[in-house]
Amino acid sequence: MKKISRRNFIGSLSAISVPMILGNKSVKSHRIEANKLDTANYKKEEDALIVVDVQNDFCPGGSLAVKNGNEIIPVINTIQKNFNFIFYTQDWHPLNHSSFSTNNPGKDIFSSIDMFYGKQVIWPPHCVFNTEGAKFHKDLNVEEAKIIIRKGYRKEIDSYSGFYENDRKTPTGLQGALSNLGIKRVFICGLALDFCVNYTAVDATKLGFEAIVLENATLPVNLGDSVEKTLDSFKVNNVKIGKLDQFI
Ligand code: VGL
Ligand code: ZN
Repeated sequence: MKKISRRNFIGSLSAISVPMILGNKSVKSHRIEANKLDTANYKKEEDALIVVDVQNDFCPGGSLAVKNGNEIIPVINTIQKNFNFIFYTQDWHPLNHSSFSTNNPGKDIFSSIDMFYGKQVIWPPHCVFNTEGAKFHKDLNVEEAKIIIRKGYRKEIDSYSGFYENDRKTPTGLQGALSNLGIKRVFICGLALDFCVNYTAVDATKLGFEAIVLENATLPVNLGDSVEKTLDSFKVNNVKIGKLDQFI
């Protein structure tokens, strides 16, 4: 039997014009409804919004606060209204995580160490699971979340990207979820531009998704030249950056 998608099925229903007991009038209005569904939801069905790490510890007052980090929250809440598929990532570390300064005595915060997978920045303890710091900021509207991906929960590997941990091969499940839902294009916002947003966007393009970073809905940690490097990496990896209305 010919495989028929839900969209084609609705489309073929709308093409049927059999006189029904209900009379022509109601058949006609049904057809208009079907067409509306057909076009209005089409593009959205292939788009997802990924909201990266909008958690208390990355906002003012948190242990790894991004300057003015909370100011992007109302922007994100508004942007969410344009999407059917909204995904969140949540940094979710055990207290004994290998990237924490407390587990690397003698190492300065923001210095680097060599891990088995390469260089790793030493961070202050942050987003420890089941603590206040790991919770989404109270002003973020998470009611529309379809999937929440937690990352960084293995003590021996950090995870910046929403797709892979920092060994660049341990998956988080995000790719599978997006692909399974037929998503082709991802819009990325949240914290922080130069770490988790950066790695998530670049991995998205490497995995074949079109990736767009929403410039007015993200802010950086700003370590040395991390922002400059991030913008260069967007160019090299074909990550687009701009405002939502340029793309929809
Ligand atoms: C992040 C540093 C450590 C981020 C997470 O969300 O950008 N940065 N863990
Ligand atoms: Zn982290």
